Amino acid sequence: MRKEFVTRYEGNPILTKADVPYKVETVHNAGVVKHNGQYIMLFRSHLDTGRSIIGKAVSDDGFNFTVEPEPFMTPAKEGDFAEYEAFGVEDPRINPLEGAYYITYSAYSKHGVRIGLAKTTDFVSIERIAFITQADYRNTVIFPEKINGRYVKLDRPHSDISPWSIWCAYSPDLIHWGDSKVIMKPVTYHWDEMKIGPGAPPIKHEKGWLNIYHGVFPTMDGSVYRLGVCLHKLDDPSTILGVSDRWILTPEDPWELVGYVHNVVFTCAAVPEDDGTLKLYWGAADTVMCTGTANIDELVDLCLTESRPPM
Ligand code: BMA
Repeated sequence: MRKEFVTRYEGNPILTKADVPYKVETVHNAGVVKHNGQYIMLFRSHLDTGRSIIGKAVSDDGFNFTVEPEPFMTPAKEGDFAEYEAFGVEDPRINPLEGAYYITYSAYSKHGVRIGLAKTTDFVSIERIAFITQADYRNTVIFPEKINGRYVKLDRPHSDISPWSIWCAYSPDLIHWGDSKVIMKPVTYHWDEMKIGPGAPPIKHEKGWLNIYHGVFPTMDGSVYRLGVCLHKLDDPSTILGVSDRWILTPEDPWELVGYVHNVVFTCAAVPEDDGTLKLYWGAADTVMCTGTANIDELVDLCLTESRPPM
């Protein structure tokens, strides 16, 4: 049996609050893409109010990032966006689509948590488009192309009788979503038995869409956040071809085991490279950012050969 699927970068953590030129308490749960030959990272930071904002960092190699002097996205100050972002913006995913980047982020307010959609083409200006869920949703990712003429997203609504599961939904215009259905649930006495949620935007592979997701296991010492993989059918992403029985990343390094929230590895980003590897980015203990590399074929095969049922 193979031991590790993700090779941690020896320079982890790659970004901490000491690298940020304005005052923040954490640097974690970042979206990352390659844009014009550079890696752009949008990371979440807690402020000392306990609420979150999003900063931007840039890198030539995907490992060494420089943070820009000002935050990239802070809660809106007027209109509907202000009403629903008052408690902060969190966990951005950067979804490349049709030559633009669509940022899906968690917006917190007294009304709960819902998903905001914003668009940028240059990572300088950003346009808020719409809220694309009601409350009690987090972790939305959008597939990088239309499938059968429609946009497709994965997200994670929560309700008491169907806790923290992954759902799939469709849209003609990225704003109005429907035809939703649940496609994957936590499995009892499995490492992800309490919660699951989409992580990085899906990566296209000849055998299917690779989805790197997070799973949570409750213990007497609090919850443990780990990462796993599943594979969605190319022409019908609501069909799951396989979910790996094994996790691919578990908290292990000191900064993953101890921090603002102990025992957390949480991803919003994986960047595919031309050599068949990907760079996986994860927030560690909700405090710092880390990265590592993995082989895409190996992750895809893991979904198909060592599977657990999706529900
Ligand atoms: C989840 C989210 C994540 C966070 C994780 C661990 O519910 O709040 O942003 O990384 O918990 O605290």
